Amino acid sequence: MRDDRYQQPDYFLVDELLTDEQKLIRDTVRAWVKKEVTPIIEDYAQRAEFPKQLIKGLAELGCFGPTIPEEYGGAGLDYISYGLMMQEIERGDSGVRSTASVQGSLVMFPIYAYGSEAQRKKYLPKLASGEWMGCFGLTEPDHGSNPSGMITNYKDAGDHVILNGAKMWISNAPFADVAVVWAKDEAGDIRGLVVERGMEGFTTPETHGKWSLRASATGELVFDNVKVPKENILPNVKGLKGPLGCLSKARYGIAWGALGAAMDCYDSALRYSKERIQFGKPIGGFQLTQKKLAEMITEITKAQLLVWRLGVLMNENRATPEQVSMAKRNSVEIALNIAREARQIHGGMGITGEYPIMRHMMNLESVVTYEGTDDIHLLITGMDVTGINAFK
Ligand code: TGC
Ligand code: FAD
Repeated sequence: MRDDRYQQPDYFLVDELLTDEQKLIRDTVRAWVKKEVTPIIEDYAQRAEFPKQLIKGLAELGCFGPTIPEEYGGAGLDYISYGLMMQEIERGDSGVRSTASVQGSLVMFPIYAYGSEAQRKKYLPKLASGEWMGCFGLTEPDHGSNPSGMITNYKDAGDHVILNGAKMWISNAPFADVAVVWAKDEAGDIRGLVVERGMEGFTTPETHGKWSLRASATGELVFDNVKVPKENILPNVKGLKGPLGCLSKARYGIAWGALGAAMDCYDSALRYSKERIQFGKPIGGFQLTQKKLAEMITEITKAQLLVWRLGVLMNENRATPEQVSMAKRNSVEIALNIAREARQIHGGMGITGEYPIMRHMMNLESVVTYEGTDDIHLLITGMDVTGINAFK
């Protein structure tokens, strides 16, 4: 079992920008991660298994739907609290944060924002408590970065619709009770449907052999003439802006989450550099090691300030999707670079499960791809500053 001596870096005293409530939420999630995640996560990642026993704790901490109003079972918190929760969970493991992101931002959010009152009442309390788990089906085998080309579709059949198609790379799919699925109607408009486990023709085969996000369960969603009641269609959104609106919430959480992974790598590398002796002195005493550590803490500090400011804008409902894209891309890029440098500082020990570095590094290879790849987010920023759309 790994000894978790994590201490969060805070070079620019960002703590002073947080309210007492936000700090309490962060510290509570951090203590839970130290007690419940750190001791088991390496083993689950090695075995490529999702630690289902964490669901109850995540729900009790309010990590499922942190910004969803309390009347629907959510935690009714502000966006900085939500971000801090994701930072702490991903400090433990990106796969565990994935489960929380999907449940809150990609399943509960669309039901809350686009669903009917009956749908909100039916699904949200059970999803908030973890009694039901959800997944989000947008990506298809032939449509990843370009979801508007999706071929999953449904046809009207009276009081229900008939759904056909397939989604792949879906987090939580193998154990999800409900799936928010994006499909085209007969007019070719993208609509959201809540598909429930047990509906005939709906299967969720697991994806095996991942080198990344091994403690998260990933799978496919296969729809073979699935009869979905019309009351399961989300009534209040049409078009790609539906799923992209959910992605804005989840990408925001990832911007904080990836920073948590970066902080963990830095913290571990700093401690190791002071304890590991070579050539008669700590390796932290060598200029090349200090350069690595100095660059890491500089990037972490810049990213901390960026996500905090983004959180303020989110709370004021002034953040743009393009600002969210910049923060998601930046946090994941710096986290990956920091993980790679931290691995070097740990020498051979860096490839073992005794330290969290290699697991974070491998996890981040998924985080840089899902919810919009690094390239896609660069092009979103490029489009925003030039006014020219590189996708069309
Ligand atoms: P485009 O024409 O630009 O936009 C279509 C409509 O959507 C609106 N919109 C947004 N609305 C809200 N939030 C956003 N972030 C939005 N971005 C765009 C836009 O205004 C427009 O609205 P309207 O009213 O005019 O119809 O669409 P496009 O087809 O050109 O695509 C643009 C592009 C490439 C940026 C988009 O397709 C994209 O972001 N692609 C990346 C795909 C992606 O991120 N997939 C993620 C799948 S889910 C996942 O990975 C979960 S991992 C979970 C985990 O384990 O944590
Ligand atoms: P592609 O779109 O085929 O991209 C391949 C490469 O081409 C990338 O480098 C990309 O940047 C580049 N590229 C594509 N278009 C352009 C362009 N216009 N300009 C320049 N470069 C370009 N999806 C869900 O719907 N739900 C989930 O829960 C979910 N969970 C996931 C979990 C994991 C572990 C992973 C790995 C993925 C998950 N995804 C999920 C899918 C994820 O969102 C997609 O993998 C991602 O959007 C990229 O799609 P793709 O893999 O098809 O790559």
